[in-house]
Amino acid sequence: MKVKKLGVLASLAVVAASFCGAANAAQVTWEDTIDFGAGREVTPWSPAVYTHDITTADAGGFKVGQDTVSSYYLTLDLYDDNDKATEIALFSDPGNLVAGVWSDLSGVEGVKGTILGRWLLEDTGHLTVAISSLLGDFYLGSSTLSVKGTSVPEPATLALFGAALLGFGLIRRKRLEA
Ligand SMILES: [Ca+2]
Ligand SMILES: [Ca+2]
Repeated sequence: MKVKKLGVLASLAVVAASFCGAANAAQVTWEDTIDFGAGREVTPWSPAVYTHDITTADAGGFKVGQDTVSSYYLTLDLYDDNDKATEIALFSDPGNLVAGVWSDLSGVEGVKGTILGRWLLEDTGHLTVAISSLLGDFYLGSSTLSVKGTSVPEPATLALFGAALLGFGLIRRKRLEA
């Protein structure tokens, strides 16, 4: 009888732990900003190719093989060197060579992510993009990658939680028996 009750308590703890696991798979936003300082010059002969990394502590510590990516967005700060010539900037994302084309660089430039980019981010925590010039020269000041997805707690945390629940159950049982 005692063994059977313990068994029920243990399965309750497992059920509670998995329930909490599902509840804890929270919506998270990871963000990585690359600051190019005085600005990276982009000309038709020198595109800017760079990689965002969301696995760093600063970005929020994306965990490859555990966290999932649902969408991402890139915000760029492109600006002209005011030589009054025409500029055409091209943004390339994995899976989309013409993800963004801008001829007026006075505002904020932003692009939505691609499906391939999403997979790459989920698989590696990294995203490599390119900004090139179709016409004229301009500067890249900064690039911010914002990634939305879900993060699940570590299995070790879940196991600990389950053990804690089981422990509480046992303590309660002992109190009831005393
Ligand atoms: Ca701009
Ligand atoms: Ca220019």
